[in-house]
Parts: sequence; C-alpha cells; structure tokens
Amino acid sequence: MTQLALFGGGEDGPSGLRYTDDFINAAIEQDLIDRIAALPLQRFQFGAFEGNRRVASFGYRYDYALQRLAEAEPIPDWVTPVARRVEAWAGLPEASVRQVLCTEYEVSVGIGWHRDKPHFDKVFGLSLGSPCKFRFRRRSGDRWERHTLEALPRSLYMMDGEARSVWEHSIPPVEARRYSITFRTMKRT
Ligand SMILES: O=C(O)CCC(=O)C(=O)O
Repeated sequence: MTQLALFGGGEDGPSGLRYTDDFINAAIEQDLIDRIAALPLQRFQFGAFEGNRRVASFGYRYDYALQRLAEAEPIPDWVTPVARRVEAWAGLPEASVRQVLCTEYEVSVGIGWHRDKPHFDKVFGLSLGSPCKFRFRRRSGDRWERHTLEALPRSLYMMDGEARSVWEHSIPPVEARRYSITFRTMKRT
C-alpha cells in the first residue's frame, strides 16, 4: 500500500496533500460504482454554465446562482460507512464529513482548475473505476509550480493546508469512465 504525506511542499508537491492506495477493496468499489450509476446524476451547473461531468450532492450543495450553500438530500446510508472510514483514516471525529459529492466522468471528461469553495474545510477524494492524473498548480512569481498525483482506482487523497487553500487542482480528460466520491468537512464559522 502506498501512503504518502507531503508536508514540506515545494519540489515534493503541495503540503497538506495525503494519499493512500487500496483504501477500499474491489467488491466495495464495484458496489459504490453501481450505486452512483443508479443516482439521478445531473450535469454540473455553475451559474449559466454546465460542466460535462455528472454529479449528485448530498448534505449540502453550492448554489452558484445565489453564491451560497444550500441544503441537499441527506447523505445516503450506503455512503455513510465509507465516510466513517475516511474520518477514522484522517483522525477526525465521527460525522465530521457533512457534504458528499458523487461524480461521473465519461471518457474525455475532466475538471478545470479550481479550489473548492471556502465553506468547506478538509476535502477527500475516493477514486473509482479508472485512474486519473490529479494535477496541482500554484503561482510562483511569473510561473506555475506544478505537481501531479496519479490517483489509482480505490485510492483516497486528502487535501488540507496549502494543498487545499493555496494550490489549485484539476483533472485532464479521463481515458476510461471514472467515478469519484468527494467527502468534505465544514469550516467552523
Ligand atoms: O473527482 C475528483 O476526484 C475531484 C473532484 C473535484 O475536484 C471537485 O468536484 O471539486
């Protein structure tokens, strides 16, 4: 099992990025894929624009038109055991994960450069079905400093610290259908 914790930043990649292979086994992975594929997934809406990835939000969703969080359907029972496992892996209290996003990336679909909304604190991503290049960049004077994480199916990454708040991330178009489950904790207000 590959475990990676990048605390130093710089050449080694973003500080606050943590990654592990084989977070779940193949049987659980297939069950999660089947569950996500059966959801009423909708193309990602941001204001007047639509992304090609298809998503379902639980707990909260970000309303781009109103620029605020809105309540969403409760986190489904089939996700809860995985959320508990994520919390245990990160050393967080139970029920810290309050937002879950299920995403489907068809072949040739990716996600552009962004940082997650500031309402959320730690962000975790479980990769399902196929690998992706999970890219990071941050400004360094007049150039971009870059880092790429090869996120394998069944792996989990965590973005905290600078990986979360300073670096942007993106995924180039995937070569095979990929699903992901994003788990987010909330910023304390
Ligand atoms: O699919 C993933 O692992 C990343 C998803 C993501 O960055 C997002 O929805 O903001």
